[in-house]
Amino acid sequence: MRIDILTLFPGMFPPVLDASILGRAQANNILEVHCFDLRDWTHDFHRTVDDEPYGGGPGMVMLVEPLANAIEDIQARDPRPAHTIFFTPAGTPLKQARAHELSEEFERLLLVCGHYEGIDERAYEWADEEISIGDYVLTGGELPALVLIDAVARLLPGVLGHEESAVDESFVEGLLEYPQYTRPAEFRGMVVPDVLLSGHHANIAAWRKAKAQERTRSRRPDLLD
Ligand code: 4F9
Repeated sequence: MRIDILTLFPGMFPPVLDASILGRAQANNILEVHCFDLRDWTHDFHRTVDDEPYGGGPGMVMLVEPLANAIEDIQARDPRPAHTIFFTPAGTPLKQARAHELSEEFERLLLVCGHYEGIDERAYEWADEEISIGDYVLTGGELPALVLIDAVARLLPGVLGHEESAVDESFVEGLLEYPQYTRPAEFRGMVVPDVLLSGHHANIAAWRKAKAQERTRSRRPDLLD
């Protein structure tokens, strides 16, 4: 998958994307990331990307012209059409199911990271989809873009090893993960549940399922609806 990122802060991406599993995915040519600086599509001395809102009010609004020109130029850099995603608190909340769909349906994504108080509404004409990663306000769309890349890229075939990919199964069932333990069997008086030390695989599976259900019911009842 090719992912293009349009941002005012291209330096935020490589430190995260070059580490760990996503770094390995890029080295293995499963994931290809290109970052673009929106200021490269400005023409004035100050490389202006925002202006005051029509109608007044606090904050600045991102200009439609550099956004539209940048998106069209970036689109043309590869013959594959990019599915263009804008990040905004007003977008559709991101869910695991959508991450799966994005990883399967598109060979190329273009992620547009807004800043300031918002984006000129006319720029959304260039969006195929608007996504929120949660009900809180951030300083910009960069962290949401990184969250989406992580959630989508780990689902691409070959990105996770067999050991790592098993971790996905529990969430796919729509429940929270059951509690996990590793050595030592006792730490400062806190013990690992006996059943996990029993070697009885059917009992262990039943215990984990019950714990996952119990935890989901108490912490995230919305997931059971
Ligand atoms: C985007 C917050 C997506 C949550 C973008 C300020 C944002 C956001 N999900 N906040 N700019």
